[in-house]
Amino acid sequence: MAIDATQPYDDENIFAKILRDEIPNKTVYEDEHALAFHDINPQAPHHILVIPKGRYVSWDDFSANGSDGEIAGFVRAVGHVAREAGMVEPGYRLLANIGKDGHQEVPHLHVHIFAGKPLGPMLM
Ligand code: DGP
Repeated sequence: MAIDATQPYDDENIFAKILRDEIPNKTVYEDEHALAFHDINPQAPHHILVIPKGRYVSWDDFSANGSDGEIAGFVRAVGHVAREAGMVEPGYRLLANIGKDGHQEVPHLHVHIFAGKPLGPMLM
């Protein structure tokens, strides 16, 4: 079910539990700002999620309330993950779903990285 992106942060959301190591995940990268792991339900041959370590519901919350250091660290982590996975050539796609119409299901900001095949003009 899609969430309201303006809701308060819920510490019991699934990605908060992953950050606390209460739920297993297939981690591909971790630093002080971000954790990257394989999506449980991949929509492309390579489907990685990157999440900030801070308590941010959505891209809207993060872009408004994240510190410059958190935002820079997170953006760099996303790029690093894609480069390290060899995705820059032939290419990849980033996606962040926000709120109900964006069909965001997990109320902790996550950026999807899709790669591994030609993705077409849109991934809907
Ligand atoms: P979104 O619709 O943007 O909120 O995407 C949520 C994504 O999170 C979806 O592609 C499936 C993934 N997901 C949900 N629960 C888990 C989980 O427990 N582990 C992992 N690795 N991914 C999950």
